[in-house]
Amino acid sequence: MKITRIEAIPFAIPYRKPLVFASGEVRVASHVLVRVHTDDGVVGVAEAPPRPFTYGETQRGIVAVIEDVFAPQIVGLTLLEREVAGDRMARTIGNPTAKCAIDMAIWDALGKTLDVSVSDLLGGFTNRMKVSHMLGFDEPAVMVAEAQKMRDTYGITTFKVKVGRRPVTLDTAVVRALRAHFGGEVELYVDGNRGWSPAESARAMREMSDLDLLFAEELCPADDVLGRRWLVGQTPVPFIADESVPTPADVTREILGGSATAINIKTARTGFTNSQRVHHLADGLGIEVVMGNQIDGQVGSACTLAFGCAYSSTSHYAGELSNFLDMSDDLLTEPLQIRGGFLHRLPGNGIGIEIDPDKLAHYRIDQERS
Ligand code: MUC
Ligand code: MG
Repeated sequence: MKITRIEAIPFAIPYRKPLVFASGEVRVASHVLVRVHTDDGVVGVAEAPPRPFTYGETQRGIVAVIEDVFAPQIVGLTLLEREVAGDRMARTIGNPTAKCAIDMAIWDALGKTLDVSVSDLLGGFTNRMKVSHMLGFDEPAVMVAEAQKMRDTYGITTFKVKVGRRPVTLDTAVVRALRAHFGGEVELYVDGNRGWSPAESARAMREMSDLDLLFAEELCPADDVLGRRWLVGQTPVPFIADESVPTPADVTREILGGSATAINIKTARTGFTNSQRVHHLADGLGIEVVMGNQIDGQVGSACTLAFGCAYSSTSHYAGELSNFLDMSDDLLTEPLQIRGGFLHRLPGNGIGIEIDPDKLAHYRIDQERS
């Protein structure tokens, strides 16, 4: 069970349909595949999707910090010393996505070593999650058509609508068009990625007050705690903290301070270990959680699925498990299949995924292609 090597492999897979939102856009999945090797020949895998506009991490930075800073501190530990690995990585501030890919790859290797699924190791609550799909910026008719396609093809009936453009009516018109088209047959919520001011957010929420929103997420700047508290105080739907809660300590501050009333758990940002802490904290505080997506590929989505299936509260609402549908390809031998609006837990040990060596050879950008 001893960790002998950690690899950080940069790869790039183009998007078929780019995702555009208030704080950035994604056209190519320039991610890092992390592999943790043990002396038993077991290999744990996970994916780090850098979001430079949110956390300041880049693909090259993630490779460098793993190779130069984290791997040397973790090689030699056993798979059971996850808290030691986390403690050592926590000495370095930031770099959430790099740390979390290592954390999840260690859990994957542990599950494979013990012949059990990570989802069972964590909590083993359910075998499936309902899927929510994110709709990036576009014209109302295009976004309605996209939602209809997702519903027809995959049975998805929950949509997170990206908002945060100016004037706010650009976005409220989209949500109105979706509600008019689908009536009560779909669940809708909005995510501003910090694009609006608190006052703009309040105005937009008033304009959408008849549209039966499930949640509102991170509508205004993450560091404007007082503005957000003012907004949350007048928002009748649960207000999800996302970018404002990168750590469990941030969750405590935001919830107790009244500037959020629900939490987005992203395994890309808090791994399995700190996502457990956020989950337990949310349970104790009596607030709801949604399993989010850091625009992960299929490897990252499988991690979200494994964690989401582990607990009651994380599988209660639809999880954001479908961003990979917009990618032109991926790395798994068995692609994830969304059917009837659900993703079922993967049958294998660990996270339950296998990396296709030919696909990795094709998409990795650190080696000459033969
Ligand atoms: C989301 O929920 O905000 C966009 C940026 C990011 O880090 O995650 C996505 C989705
Ligand atoms: Mg968000």
